[in-house]
Amino acid sequence: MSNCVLVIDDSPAIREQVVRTLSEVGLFDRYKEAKDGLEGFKILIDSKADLVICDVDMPRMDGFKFLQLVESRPELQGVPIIMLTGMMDFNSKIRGLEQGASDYLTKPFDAGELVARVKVQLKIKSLQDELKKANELLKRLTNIDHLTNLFNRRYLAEILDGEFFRARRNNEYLSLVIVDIDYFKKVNDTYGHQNGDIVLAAVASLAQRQLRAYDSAARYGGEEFVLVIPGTSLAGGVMVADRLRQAVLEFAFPPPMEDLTVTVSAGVATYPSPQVDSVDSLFRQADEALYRAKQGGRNRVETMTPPG
Ligand code: GH3
Ligand code: MG
Ligand code: MG
Repeated sequence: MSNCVLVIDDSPAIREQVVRTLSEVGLFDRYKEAKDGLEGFKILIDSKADLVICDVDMPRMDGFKFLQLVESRPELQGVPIIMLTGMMDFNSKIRGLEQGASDYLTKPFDAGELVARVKVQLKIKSLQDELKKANELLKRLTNIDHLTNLFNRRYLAEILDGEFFRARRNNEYLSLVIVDIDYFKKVNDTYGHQNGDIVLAAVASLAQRQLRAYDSAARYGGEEFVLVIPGTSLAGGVMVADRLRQAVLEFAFPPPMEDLTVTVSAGVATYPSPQVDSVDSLFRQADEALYRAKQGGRNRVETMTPPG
């Protein structure tokens, strides 16, 4: 990946000196220059610099205003900024660090010190990037069921709380579908547990395919899945559930399960409705509907009981 540094200073001589010093050691592939904070900010937004070296005193927009602007943009957080200050200007140094600068360098600067400080900032940045990546991976691993790649039950609870809150605040529908594979025990008994796992992953993937960007699918238990469908009425929820039911029914499994036909039963409930005023009642209504789908012969979709 190419590395870019942005040098902001109203003095062309200083900019030239900084760029030359850094290019001599080959720390960056691209060098951008700006003569004040505003120009620098525009370049930073466009070219995503990996490090900024910024003067304090500049016409039009000084270094502190520049720091404030950068602070206000979430996508620019984490870009190290080294301030250039006058030799005796202690207040600027402290104020810069307090406003988000990573370090400062006193003018006239020593070439070796500039390079050393830049290297330290790049090292910190790369460690922070690694940490961020590791955290994202960890978050993914904590939220995902590894067999089906759907969200796990723990994360489903989080999603549901969030979506329910949003639905109530915005006065919008929230539909919930509970799906259970029919006679799944028999699949395991006939083809073995490993093939059972293949069926689970296939049904999960069919479930995922029915959903739009804001919908979520989770593995709730062994062979039970939950679909969370915001902004969708009961009729809409039934449509999604029935599409999934049909897709599972028609799915051709790989050998040795060529002759296997799998079906699912589903229960659908929707907020708001007289029976549903909480996550618990939404879940209970969907679960009772699923129970009726099983009682009614399986391979079918049932909805929550009509009021009255
Ligand atoms: P019903 O139509 O009433 O839902 O019958 P069923 O056989 O699907 O339901 P039951 O709850 O009796 O059995 C569920 C089976 O799912 C039993 C269990 O061994 C199996 N199971 C649960 N988790 C896994 C898993 O991760 N992999 C496999 N292969 N099987 C699983
Ligand atoms: Mg089952
Ligand atoms: Mg079950």
